[in-house]
Amino acid sequence: MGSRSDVHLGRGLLSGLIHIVPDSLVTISKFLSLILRHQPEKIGLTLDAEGWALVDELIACAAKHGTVLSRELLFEAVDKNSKQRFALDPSKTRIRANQGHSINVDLRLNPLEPPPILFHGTATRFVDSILRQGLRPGSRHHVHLSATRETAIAVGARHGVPFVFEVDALAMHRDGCVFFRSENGVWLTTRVPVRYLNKTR
Ligand code: HQG
Repeated sequence: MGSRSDVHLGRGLLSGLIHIVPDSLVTISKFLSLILRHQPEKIGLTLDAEGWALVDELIACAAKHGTVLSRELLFEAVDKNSKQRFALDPSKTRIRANQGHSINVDLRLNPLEPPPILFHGTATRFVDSILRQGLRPGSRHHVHLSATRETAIAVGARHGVPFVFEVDALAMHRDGCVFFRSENGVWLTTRVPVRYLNKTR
């Protein structure tokens, strides 16, 4: 097995042609996001109803499809992930993504009272559509909301020039809308109708 520094960053993931040890925790995070949120079948992996995969199975399936991950590297990628995107169970035998799924999993999050105001970061080019339709989850299960404006700006900047909506979470909650908070602090709700949105910039 090569060391982490002598392989090419990001190449070979899922290629199935050569075995590559990902040399960056970011590369591993992207790989895990793809497999644990969207396409486990890409490496022949099965998740349970709550989104968990067996660590040993993940490592074996990844290796079969060209991505060599040791347990140590995997655990380091989970531990050091900037957004704490992944969780291990206490026995460290299972792993899952904390949020962001497009595949059908039930994370068994408990409904929670949100703070009065939450934020949604998007890009300026989506603003008109959002003002017509409200916030929709798109390919994901939920609309993702941030606890702070700063986080929302960073989320929006992934899509282009950032734009932040304030969400009247207090009123939504009062009106019966259900909120969850993922393990890593992202607020989730099914949709946000236009009447709860305020343009902030
Ligand atoms: C937009 C990252 C037009 C929405 C982040 C967003 C987050 C609409 C885009 C997590 C719309 C969907 C999720 C409407 C919503 N018309 N556009 N009616 N309603 N949109 O990536 O919230 O790094 O699926 O504003 O930190 O950007 O992956 O959602 O711009 O927590 O861990 O449609 O992804 O986390 O984009 O990001 P996304 P998001 P990770």
